[in-house]
Amino acid sequence: MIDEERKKYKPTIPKDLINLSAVSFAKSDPTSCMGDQEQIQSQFSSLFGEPIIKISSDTQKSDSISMKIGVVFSGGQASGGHNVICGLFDAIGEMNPKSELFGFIGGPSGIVENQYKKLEKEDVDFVRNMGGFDLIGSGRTKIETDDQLKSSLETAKKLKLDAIIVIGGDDSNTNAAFLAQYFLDNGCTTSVIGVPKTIDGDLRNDQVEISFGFDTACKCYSEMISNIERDAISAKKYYHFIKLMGRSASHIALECALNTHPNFTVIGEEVKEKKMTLDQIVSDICDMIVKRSEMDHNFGVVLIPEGLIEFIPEMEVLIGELNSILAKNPTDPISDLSSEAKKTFQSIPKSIQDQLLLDRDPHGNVQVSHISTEKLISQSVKEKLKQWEGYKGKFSPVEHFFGYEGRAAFPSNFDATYCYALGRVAALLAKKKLTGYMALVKNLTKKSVEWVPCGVPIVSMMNMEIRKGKSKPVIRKSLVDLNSKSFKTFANSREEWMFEPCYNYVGSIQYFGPESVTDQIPKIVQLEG
Ligand code: FBP
Repeated sequence: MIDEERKKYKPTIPKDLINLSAVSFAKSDPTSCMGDQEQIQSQFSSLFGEPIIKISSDTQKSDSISMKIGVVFSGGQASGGHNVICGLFDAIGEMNPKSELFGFIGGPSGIVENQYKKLEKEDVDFVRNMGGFDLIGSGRTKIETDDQLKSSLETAKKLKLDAIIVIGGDDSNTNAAFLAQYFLDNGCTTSVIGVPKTIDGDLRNDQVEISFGFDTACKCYSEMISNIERDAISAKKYYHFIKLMGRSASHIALECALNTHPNFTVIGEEVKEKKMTLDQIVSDICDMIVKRSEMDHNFGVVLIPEGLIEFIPEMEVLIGELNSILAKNPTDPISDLSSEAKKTFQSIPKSIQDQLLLDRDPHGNVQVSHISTEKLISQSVKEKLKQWEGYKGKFSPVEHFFGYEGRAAFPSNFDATYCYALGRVAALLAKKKLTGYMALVKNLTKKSVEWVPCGVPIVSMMNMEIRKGKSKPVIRKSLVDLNSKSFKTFANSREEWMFEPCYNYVGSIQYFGPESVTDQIPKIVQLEG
C-alpha cells in the first residue's frame, strides 16, 4: 500500500531540465586534474582537458534523435538508483519515443558478458521512488583486463549503443573513464557517462556536492540511532556501541552525529591526523564513561565508523603486514609479524584476532569491512574499566552494526528528486555525444527547481595513487576534512553531547507532509553549502 503511494511521488524537475529539446550546452575553459598531470594526461590522451559543460534551458529547439542507451549499476546499493533509471528512461523517451533503454544484468559483468534486459515502461514504473537495485541488479566486477574491455566494446557494437551510463562510486567512475578512453582508441562511438553513487559520501569534491544514497542512508541510521538514544535514556543501563558503514571515510558517522548528538563519535580522519592509538581512543571513551557514572549516568551511545581500524596507525601496520604474510599461506602467520605488529595483535580480543586471520577477500586480503570494530572497542573499554583506579560504576555494553539497513530504503525526497534529475542529465550528455563525463547537478542547497545541471570530465577529478602496490589513476576519495564547517560544528558541540542531555530524536524519514520535514538535505551539504 505505502509503496503504491510512494510510487506516485513526482520529483520537481530543475527548470533547465524540463524541456529537453530546448537546451544549450555552455563550455568552460579546459580542465586539468587533481594532481600528477603528466601521468593522467598520458593515460587519458583523448579525455584530458575537456571542458565542464553547463546545461541551461534555451529558446531554440534541437533535433529529437532516437537513442539506444545501456545502463548499469556498479557496487553497493544506494537509494535513488532506480530513479536515475526512471529519469533516463523518461528523458530519452521524451526526446524521441523510439529510443530504447537496456539494463545490464548483475553489474559491469553484464556488459562484459552481454547480459541485458530491454527496459519497458512497466518495468520502470514498478521501481519509481523505490529503493534497491533489483530492477537489474549490481556487482563489483571491474572492467580492466584487455579481454573484458574487448568484450565490452563488442557488446556496445552489437547493441549499437549511443551510450553506456555507469551508476557507481569513485572506482566505478574511474573505470568508466578507462572504458571511454578504450572505446575512443578503438573507433567505437559509444559514449560512457558516469553518475555519482555511494552511501559512503566519499565521492565528493569541488564538482560533486554529494553522491546519491548518502542522504537516505544517513536518515535511516539516524532514526535507528535516535531510537537507541531514547531507549538508553529510558532504561539507563546500557552503553550502545554502533558501527556505521563507510568503508574508507567517516562522513556517515559525522552526518549521523550532527543529526542525533550521541555521547561519543569517533572520526577516523581525526584519529589518523592525531596519530591516536587504539589505547588512546579506548581511554577517551573510558574517561567519558567514568565521568558520566559520577553523574549517575551508566548509559550512553558511541558511534564508530566502519573504516576506523585502518585509520589507527598501529592497526594499519598490522593489517599491512598480515596482508603480505597471508598471501604466502603460512602455517603460523603470527610468527612472521614484526615485534611491533605482534604486540598489537596480542593486545586485541581473541574474536577480532580470528577475524583478522580467517576473514579474507578474493585477493587474500583481510576483510577490513567485516571486522567487528564495535566489539573491538566495547571489549577493550570493558577490559580497561576493570583496571580503572577508583571506578565503581556499572558497564553493560550492547553492540550494533548499521549498514545494509540503510542502502535500499525508499529514497528520501532529496535522493528521489536528485536521482531523477541525474538521469535526465545523463540522457542529455549522451545526446550531445559527450564521453568520459560525469552527470552532475549542483546548487543543491537551493530548491530543486533552481538546481544546476552539468557534465564534468571524470579525468578532472583524478590523481595517481598506489592501489594493490601499483601507481594508478583514480578519482581522489574525499575524506572528512577536519577544517570543514561540518567537522568544526561537531567538534564544538561534542563536549556538551558527552555530559548534557542532548540527544536529538529525528524519527523516521518523512515522505508525506510539509516540505520543511520532507525535503531536508544532508547536514554536511547544508553546512558546507
Ligand atoms: P559502494 O562504495 O560501492 O557504494 O559501497 C559502499 C558500501 O556500502 C560500504 O559502506 C561497505 O563497506 C560496502 O559497500 C559493503 O560492500 P558489500 O555490499 O560488498 O558487502
